[in-house]
Amino acid sequence: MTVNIGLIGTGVMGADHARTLATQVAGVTLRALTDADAARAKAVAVETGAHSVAADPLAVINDPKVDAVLIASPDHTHHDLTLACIAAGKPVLCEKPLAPTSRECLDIIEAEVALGRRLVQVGYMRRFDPAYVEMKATLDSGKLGQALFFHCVHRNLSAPPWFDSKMAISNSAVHEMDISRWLLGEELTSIQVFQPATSDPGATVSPVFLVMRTASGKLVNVENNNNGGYGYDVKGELACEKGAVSLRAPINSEISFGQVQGTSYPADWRPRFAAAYRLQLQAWVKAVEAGTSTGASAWDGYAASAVGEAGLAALASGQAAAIKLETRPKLYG
Ligand code: ISE
Repeated sequence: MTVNIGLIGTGVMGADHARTLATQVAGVTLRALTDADAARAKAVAVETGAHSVAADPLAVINDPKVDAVLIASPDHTHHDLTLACIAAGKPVLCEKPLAPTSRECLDIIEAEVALGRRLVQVGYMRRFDPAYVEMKATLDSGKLGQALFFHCVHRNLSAPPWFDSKMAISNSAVHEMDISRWLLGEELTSIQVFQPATSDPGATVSPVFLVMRTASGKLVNVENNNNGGYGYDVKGELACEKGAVSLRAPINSEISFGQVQGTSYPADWRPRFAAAYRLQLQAWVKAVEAGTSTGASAWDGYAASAVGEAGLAALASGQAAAIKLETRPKLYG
């Protein structure tokens, strides 16, 4: 059996997903893809052997040959396209964030609840990253005792031209909002956002420092800098009452050159999270085949976006903002 995938969006992430599906995921056929830039879609189709290039996203979603849809188009398109997938009764893996606002995420939850089954998975791929998976297993084993602090660093080499300080929260730090909920197994209830003094106070993208509290009182802090200047770098240390556990980025080689010994940083997130993206896609395809669901749900997508929204309010006010979630529907356990 093969799962026929329709892909919407062939930019950096969409093209990466297409390559991973074509070369590293079993039981899958890239049936159709589309992009606002038709030439870009055609080039990715040729490279990955996708069967056809569709004129627009709805043609992909409603193509009877497409079993499941992968959405990797810009954030503001996620809401309408995910709803269209639910209306067509097709499983969908939507890139993060599920939608930029919590209201839009709630529309998606309402549609899924009305349908009575989960079709939506959100691309919070860190849940499949071997380093985070090991960190969670260590915490859950109980040997380190109760978790106290989760310290996170998230630096990108340089922000794309269309990025701004709000996206540092709603598009970038949402990863830590999702992964800390997943790791600690509880909701985040408040957030405060600080910004350090920099040499360029008028910059469109400034670094942010988030301090979040969980329902039981654990603390999560995140340094997020989209113009980190040296490479893609994600760090995390979970400090518990009897010990601590840190993430290690995959390292395959070490260079000795010019009297220096060291490893290099990737230019973006794809190499750091290559295994996570592959494992996420494989798990999604298996779930589609089995008619089940896996990974981050629409509820998780909603919760992360709601934390992001509270983060934007906290950034604007300079005060801590409370995070209030709606009642979790039974569908999400
Ligand atoms: C990007 O959209 C991602 O998802 C990356 O993982 C993250 O590091 C980056 O900051 C985001 O803009």
